Amino acid sequence: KADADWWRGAVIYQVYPRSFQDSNGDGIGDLLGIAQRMPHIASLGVDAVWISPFFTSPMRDFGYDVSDYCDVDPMFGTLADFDTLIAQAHRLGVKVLIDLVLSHTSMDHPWFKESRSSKDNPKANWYVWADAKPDGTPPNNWLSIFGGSAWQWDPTRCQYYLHNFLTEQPDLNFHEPEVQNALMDVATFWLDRGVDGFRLDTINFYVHDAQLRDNPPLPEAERNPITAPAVNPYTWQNHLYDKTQPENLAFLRKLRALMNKYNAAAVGEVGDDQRGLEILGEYTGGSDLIHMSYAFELLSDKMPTAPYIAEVFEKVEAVAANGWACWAFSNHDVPRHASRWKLTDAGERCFATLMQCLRGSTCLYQGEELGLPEAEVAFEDLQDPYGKRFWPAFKGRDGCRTPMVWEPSNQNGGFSSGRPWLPVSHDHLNRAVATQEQDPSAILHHYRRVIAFRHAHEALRKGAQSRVEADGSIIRFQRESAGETIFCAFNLSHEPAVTDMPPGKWQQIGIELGSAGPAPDGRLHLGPWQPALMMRA
Ligand code: TEU
Ligand code: CA
Repeated sequence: KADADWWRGAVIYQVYPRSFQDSNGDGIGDLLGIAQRMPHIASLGVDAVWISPFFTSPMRDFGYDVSDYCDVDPMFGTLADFDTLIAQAHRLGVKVLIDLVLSHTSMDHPWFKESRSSKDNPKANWYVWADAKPDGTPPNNWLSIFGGSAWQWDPTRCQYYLHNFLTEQPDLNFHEPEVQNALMDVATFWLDRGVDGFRLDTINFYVHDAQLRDNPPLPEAERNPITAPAVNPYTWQNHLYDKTQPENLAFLRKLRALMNKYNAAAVGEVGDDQRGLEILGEYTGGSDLIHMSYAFELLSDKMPTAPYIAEVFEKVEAVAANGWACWAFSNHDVPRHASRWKLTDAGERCFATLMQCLRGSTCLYQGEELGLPEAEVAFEDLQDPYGKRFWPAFKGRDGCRTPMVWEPSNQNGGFSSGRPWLPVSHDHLNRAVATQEQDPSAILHHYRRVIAFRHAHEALRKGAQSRVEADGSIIRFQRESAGETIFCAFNLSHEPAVTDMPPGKWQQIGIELGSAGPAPDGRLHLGPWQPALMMRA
């Protein structure tokens, strides 16, 4: 019998298709390449793979700008290749989540072409159109995440259209029932094709404020110095009206009801500077809503310290106790965490173990299991439009999107026989999969052990979590299921630290992960970046 709850506590591996494996030598990763490398993914012991967009697209945002939701871009292969990929994944016990970008389409999508052609065509209301103010300026002060006004003038309709990201990514109008129906058809198409669920891009942007009210200005101190030119008092506004509208929930409920028929699950990306965890609670709190919310709290620029993590979970308890988070340290949008947090090898291992002990599901980004640092990408090689726009203050997202390294010696790390779309990082070659496979002390094996550890303990996967406490540099908590109670402590520091054992009788576990045991004084003396893992006896 299929397990409808498989997503709870699952470990998800994110693949960025352009950069995983090229199977035909054009320098761009593709679906057959992913199918070919599926044994590596399965060998990690993960439950599912999330594949970033591979749909038909002009690739202005590398696939997050879709021009046909129900086909594969020729660059990535064909629908038949996708069937091969799914069959291979399922044969190896890996579920497949695809990345649906429903909030916006590409401006090349036939829906948008029709919508912009006149004010009275059948799809006239499928996007968010609004007249200019009397002085010709945009309808309100909303800003695009990728810089500038969120409104673009269209000379054909003589109106502005809304775009929360690039101007080439017009925002769909979720107040139009036909739009919602069309998107439900897209979800059904892929569920019928055998996918196990979705990563839903920017779900808190689906429904906009129908009255198009101005966002309130932010105090200077809270403005983003990169995307916010100092002259504009509304920059990096607190997004009161351009996203997270209550009508979102009705759509998410429809999507959930559909997914239930297939035992499918979804992780929704909620990017919100102010209300991320509240939204996590709102969107994932009920059995009729979305399953998991992709949390940004551990994707922070600064390394999460013990007090910070305690604070995050205190907030989860307060606003999202019934919600279900999906935690990630790295993805295709942020610098790899090994570099972002300046971690040593021991630090990386410690965070990897910590992540798999936390309540929630977890996401690993391709190459994370190799301990890859952020790649340096020269300006001449830059591909990300977001990076090109803000260089050098913000260098864009290419440094985490360079190709996977499979072989140390092969051309381009075994990624491609052609010229890769982004250069393979030389610093990555000595961390190639094949090299680490040969070395029992390599971090790749640590990731496998950590994931196996999570899977061996129901309490870690699905159990309740006690208060998360910081004791100096040590973060500590307990996980509990019907059958077992596990105590976890992690020293997030280069210095040794000491903490007390919790009351009761405990047995040391996780020795293979470097877990410490109690010292003769009955306390836990943790080395730098050392965990202590105990099972209640
Ligand atoms: O990202 C949404 C999101 O929150 C981003 O704005 C993120 O903060 C940004 O990339 C800065 O790091 C999703 C996708 O993950 C991203 O790749 C797309 O570009 C974006 O949506 C638009 O579809
Ligand atoms: Ca290719």
